[in-house]
Amino acid sequence: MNPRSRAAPCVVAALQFPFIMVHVRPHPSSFPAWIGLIVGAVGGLACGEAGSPPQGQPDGQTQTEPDAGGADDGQGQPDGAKLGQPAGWDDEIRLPVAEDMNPDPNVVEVAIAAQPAMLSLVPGGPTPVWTYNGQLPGPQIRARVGDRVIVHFTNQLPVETTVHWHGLRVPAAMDGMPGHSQAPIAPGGAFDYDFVVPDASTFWYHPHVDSARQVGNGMYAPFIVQDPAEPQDLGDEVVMVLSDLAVANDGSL
Ligand SMILES: [Cu+2]
Repeated sequence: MNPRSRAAPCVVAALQFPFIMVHVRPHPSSFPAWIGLIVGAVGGLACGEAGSPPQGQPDGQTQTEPDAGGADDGQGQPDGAKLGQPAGWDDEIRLPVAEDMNPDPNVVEVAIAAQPAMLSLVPGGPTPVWTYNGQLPGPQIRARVGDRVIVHFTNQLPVETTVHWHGLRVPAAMDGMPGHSQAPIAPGGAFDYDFVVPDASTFWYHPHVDSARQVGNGMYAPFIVQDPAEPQDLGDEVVMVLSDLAVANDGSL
């Protein structure tokens, strides 16, 4: 009954695609020269509410771990001196990175939980969403070409789910296709995804059970694989997840 409003910049399109994930490097010297990598994908929503971490997320926790994924995302460079971007330039927009729990530099080991959350997206009230780790978008997973990625996944949703690694060349058993490559993960269940990432690009991950509903409820996140051979002086980068979410004035979807 509530009039629908655009909850900029966080919006959902549960059943409305498209969904775009953008991974760009701002060129330090000429503004329009954003060297970008745009990956079009299907389905989803995004949140770009700079400086407003999801409710329940300690401020700063999700905004200050650019290198926690075990891969140098370019932000670990002395870019302030070399590239002209002042330190902290992306503090307000940097998406959280899943914490790499494995000290091996060639292994990225993270814990991802699918879980309901109430996030503050509009002034009128909280929005019930489904998330990865309580975040919207979910945490970035970052790796380098050739890394082994281990994801300890747990399902805290009231429904079955899986994780599909969109665009990544992974073994069939790791591809998250319920009924084909794996059994759906029941509520309260867990599954360890374990694969090597052979290609550099900007990918994303999302459920593959009742995808329109689950993605549309908030379950999507970037997965960045960098090529160590890539030139290191391309500039800083920012990962943006863009989508469209219709939130009512009272926060309901
Ligand atoms: Cu997909």
